[in-house]
Amino acid sequence: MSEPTAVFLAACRRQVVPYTPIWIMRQAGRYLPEYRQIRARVSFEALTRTPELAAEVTLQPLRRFPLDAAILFSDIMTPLAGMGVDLTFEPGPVIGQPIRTDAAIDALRPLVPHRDVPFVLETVRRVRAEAPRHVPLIGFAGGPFTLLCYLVSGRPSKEFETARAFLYASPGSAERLLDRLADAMAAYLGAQAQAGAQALMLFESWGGLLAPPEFERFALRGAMRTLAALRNHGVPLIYYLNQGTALLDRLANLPADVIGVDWRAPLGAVRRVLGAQQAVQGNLDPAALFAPADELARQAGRVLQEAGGAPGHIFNLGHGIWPQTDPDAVARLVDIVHERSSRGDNRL
Ligand code: 1CP
Repeated sequence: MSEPTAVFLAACRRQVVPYTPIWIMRQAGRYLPEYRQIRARVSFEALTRTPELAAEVTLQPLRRFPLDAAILFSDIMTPLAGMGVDLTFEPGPVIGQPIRTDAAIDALRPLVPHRDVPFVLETVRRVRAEAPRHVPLIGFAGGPFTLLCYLVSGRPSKEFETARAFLYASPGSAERLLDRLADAMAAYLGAQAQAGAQALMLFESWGGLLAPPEFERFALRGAMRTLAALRNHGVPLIYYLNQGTALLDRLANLPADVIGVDWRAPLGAVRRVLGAQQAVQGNLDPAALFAPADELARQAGRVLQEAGGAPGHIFNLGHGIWPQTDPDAVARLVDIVHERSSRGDNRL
């Protein structure tokens, strides 16, 4: 007999599920004392490059909470070191020599995953061997535009002025860099699927900084190129767009099964713009985890209600969980979502 499909994977495919699955962006990390304990003795880079530790940290939130998916512990910037980028984390990514010329772009090596990031693939294999069978593993990469933001600006930034100026000053160079990144991320995600990742997610965290025409040219085109190359792996593809409310109508032709969104637009409105062909993921404000228990329950209920009764909703935060969050609030949230959605409170 074949295994029943995990609830998370069924929801990605817009199948009817017994309850709404939930996982949390950045669910492994600094809000967990057991993560901080490991980080007290190893750097973030060492953690991501040591499969035994990266697998352990991936599994930590699953031991505390009945989450419906695991996400590989790594960073969107990690594979770029394998392409020759001088990368450190302080704690956000910092690029020693920002990439701003054609010479620097051409010096980037194409990514050969088994040669350049073997530790990521080994982490995937380890997590698959150790995670509960009903909890699928999500592999991930950064969207080409989000990666460009860090590569050109050189460090985290609110508005990524240097990167956005580069798009207008040197659009041809930007496209050249984006094409390379799109191909590298397709190879990277394909290798994660081959190693055992059961869903693949592209994080376009800074796509919402762009106006619609520039979003299409400098973010969507690259994401399309990456995702189109992954269709034949047979795993659900998730595209996360932060602050993209004004851009959602551009995503209709994106070959993604699931669109992840931030909290700024209610999911009902998001679903109306996207149509019935794509599942949605989100979208509680990470700040809501600081509300008293009854208010958190009300807020989570509102997200479920907005998502409605139609199949194809995966509960998540609208962006990564904050390091100051109380793990008990996460436990409460996971229970609320499972309990309310299994009672069908959100059904029409
Ligand atoms: O321990 C530490 O001090 C390092 C902090 C840290 C962690 C825990 C960084 C540096 N990255 C990570 C892990 C990480 N990054 C995961 C782990 C898996 C999980 O979710 O449990 C994931 C999925 C990411 C992805 C990531 N990194 C994104 C996309 C998602 C998002 O939040 O928008 C982005 C934009 C980054 C860049 C990055 N890396 C690290 C930091 C602190 C940042 C953000 C910098 C900024 O604000 O611009």
